[in-house]
Amino acid sequence: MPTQPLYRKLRSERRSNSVADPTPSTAVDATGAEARIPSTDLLGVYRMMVTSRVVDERCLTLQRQGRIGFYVPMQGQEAAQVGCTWALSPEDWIFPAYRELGVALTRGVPLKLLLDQFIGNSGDALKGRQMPNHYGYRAFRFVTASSPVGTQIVQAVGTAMAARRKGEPIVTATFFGDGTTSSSDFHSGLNFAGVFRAPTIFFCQNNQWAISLPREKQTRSETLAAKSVAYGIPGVVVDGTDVHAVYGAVAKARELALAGGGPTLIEAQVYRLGPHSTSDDPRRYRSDEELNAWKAKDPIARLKHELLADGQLTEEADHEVWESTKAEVAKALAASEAMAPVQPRTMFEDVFAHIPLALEEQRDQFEALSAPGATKP
Ligand SMILES: Cc1ncc(C[n+]2csc(CCOP(=O)(O)OP(=O)(O)O)c2C)c(N)n1
Ligand SMILES: [Mg+2]
Repeated sequence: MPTQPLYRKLRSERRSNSVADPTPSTAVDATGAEARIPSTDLLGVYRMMVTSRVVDERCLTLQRQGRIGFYVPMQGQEAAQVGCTWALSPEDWIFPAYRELGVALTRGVPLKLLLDQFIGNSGDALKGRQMPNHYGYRAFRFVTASSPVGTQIVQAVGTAMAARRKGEPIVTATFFGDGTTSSSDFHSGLNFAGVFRAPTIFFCQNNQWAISLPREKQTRSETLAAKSVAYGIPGVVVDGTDVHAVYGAVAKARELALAGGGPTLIEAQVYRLGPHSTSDDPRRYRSDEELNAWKAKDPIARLKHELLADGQLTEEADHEVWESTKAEVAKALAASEAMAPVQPRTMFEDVFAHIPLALEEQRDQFEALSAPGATKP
């Protein structure tokens, strides 16, 4: 029987992906910081980090005020998220967990669109069908947030393999936390990516806690990046409060992936300054001393000092950055809160190309019952 073309293609691809190929050396504990953010971009990076902080604080308050239902804060992780996304191309697909507000903003997702999702109004691109804070936007190549930890990792690897097969010059970047490195999807994803040289950047934000479980109880592994050794891929640890180090490591990983060198695991060491989510009270499991020690390493303050030192920023200009950002956020929020709720009739849309008869009847009944002056049965 003649060999099928698809089988032949898969077979030759397997050969080119062979594990016997020389694998790039594992570089655990390297800084990876070859490339620096261009100096002309730095103010933009700073503004994006400030925007992430202001939006984050606002969303926490909105939840406490009952104006949104749920929120997952990312304070302390701004340099990691903005620095990483800054090094990606807009064509690269992003597979986030649930804490990636700074990634979404840097990718260019409009703030109002995000707020529309948190509120679940008629501007919500997901029509209120996702949990608050679980947003995704195909146009921005930002896949919907994954709550079951690790699911995004295998999706990112599959998409990277497909892109490579199609000859698309892109990478996928997936975001996850320290705790997620203990999940089975982490193992499946990294193993597969290593074997098939998938152009994926595994971006682990080690924020020291998996809800109430501290990093030292998570794994015996000395670092999380050290886990890369088992998969034969490079692993690097970077200071996630240093936006340059993060940018450099991601730029290098991207270059390697595009050159056919396969994936990289990056561990960005950061700290979650806020609660795990709006349903969590971290005072029950961690100390003020620990929190304050990390507050002293605030990534935004760190970049601010650099910009002040090289004359790109003054205290007055910094004040203006914060104030104008707060005004922008207030404006977007007012516009979002002024929108009508999602229309309940949209629940009958989008699932079937041709709506089945039974559902059509239910929709008609629903419309009749919701018409002004309709009497309830
Ligand atoms: C498969 C699965 N198991 C358990 C949970 C419950 N859970 C939600 S977040 C979380 C901790 C994840 O920690 P980490 O990976 O460090 O990410 P972080 O929340 O710190 O950003 C857990 C265990 C879940 N969402 N999915
Ligand atoms: Mg964590």
